[in-house]
Amino acid sequence: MSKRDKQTADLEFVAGNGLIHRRMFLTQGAAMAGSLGLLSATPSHAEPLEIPPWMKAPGSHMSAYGQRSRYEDSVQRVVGGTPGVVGSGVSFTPIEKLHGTITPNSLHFERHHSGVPDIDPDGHQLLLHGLVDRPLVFSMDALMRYPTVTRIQFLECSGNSGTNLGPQAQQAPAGVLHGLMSCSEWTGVPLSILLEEAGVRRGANWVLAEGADAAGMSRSIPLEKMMDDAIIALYQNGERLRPENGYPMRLFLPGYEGNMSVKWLRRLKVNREPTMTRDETSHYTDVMLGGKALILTFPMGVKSLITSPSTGLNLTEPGRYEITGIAWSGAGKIARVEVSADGGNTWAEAALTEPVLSKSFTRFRMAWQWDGGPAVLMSRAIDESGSVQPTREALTREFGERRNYHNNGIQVWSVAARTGEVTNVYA
Ligand SMILES: Nc1nc2c(c(=O)[nH]1)N[C@H]1C(S)=C(S)[C@@H](COP(=O)(O)O)O[C@H]1N2
Ligand SMILES: [Mo]
Repeated sequence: MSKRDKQTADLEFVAGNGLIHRRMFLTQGAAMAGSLGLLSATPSHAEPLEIPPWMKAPGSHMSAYGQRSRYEDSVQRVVGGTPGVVGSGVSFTPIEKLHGTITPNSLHFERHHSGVPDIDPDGHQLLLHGLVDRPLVFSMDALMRYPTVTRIQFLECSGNSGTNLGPQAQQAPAGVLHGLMSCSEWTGVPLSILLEEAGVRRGANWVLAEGADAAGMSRSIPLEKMMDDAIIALYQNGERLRPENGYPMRLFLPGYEGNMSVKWLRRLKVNREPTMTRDETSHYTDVMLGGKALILTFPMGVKSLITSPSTGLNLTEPGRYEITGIAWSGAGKIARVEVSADGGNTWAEAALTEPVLSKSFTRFRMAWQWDGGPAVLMSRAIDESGSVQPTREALTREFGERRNYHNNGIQVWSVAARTGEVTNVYA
């Protein structure tokens, strides 16, 4: 038996078509991954390396604001517009080119209904009024003096993965199919503090939030959510929000559909009822079977996605690979992620990268022996509330074909025999 065959014989296969037990990542970790042949360094005879040009003279000077390496310039958001609507469109986070769980600010997805306003923080104010004892106006300086909380949480547009609701599976990078989502460390002032200061009156149940963009985008938020974990976000991954993500302040509602996290926040009005704004009636509602519409659907469902392999990240040769991706849920923590390499006939539990946080991205990993044959890769997330990520077919049966939002269906990647080409398929 060759060394390689011996190693294959030692692998602990746990599900069909080559999935290997996650113990490989959990116990001896990297050392074991090495011995299993997941690593692919070139054998060396220990000859000295050549001196490269960049070691022969000092490098460039310090810089006041950092840039990534020019060799990474191809990692970009993919920008798309809405034809005929000035300032409206999206840009997608290239999730298949990122790792870990934090989205760099420059690559955070964007969704604007009327462009990015250029707001001078000294000219910006936030009004809190409606069913309160004391209406309040906050200048930027005033708001900055309140206590803050910091949490790592995802933001996902409810239109994310909408392409996969269409009749035919489209071929596009994972980021274009599913990149209307990102995860950041958000720091901001809890809404509960401001609402308590204003004194919410009896009978109040909802809060209208309005943005300072030309769209004046506005949504109604249950008072309960505002008193629970809603914040006015001021910082994103340690620095002040980017203009495209709501500078100088945005509402941030952990786990809720992205649209409700109103950017460039200027007004909060405490109400008895939801306002039924344009953005919550004509948009962000789903036409169901039988023609009724589902509206005011807030938490994002439990979801996961294999980011590698995925469209464009083809396999090169038979051998061992790491299948990796992200899982998240608007209901809390991810409890488990399962992976299948045989189109859902058999499943194995993936390793989760710590820390596993509530309403945040969780990275999962699975070791896989690809034998060069056809494979159908899927991931399925289960959250701490016990919710299981559904298949696309189950969602279609439940909600019909006319939905535009809230697609948390399982993504299926087909790996072609021999060529290793990865395509998006509906199983
Ligand atoms: N004022 C305002 N807030 C807004 C929007 C907008 O166009 N205007 N877009 C919403 C939508 S649909 C989403 S998904 C998120 C996107 O946030 P991001 O651009 O920071 O990723 O912001 C929401 N808040
Ligand atoms: Mo959105």
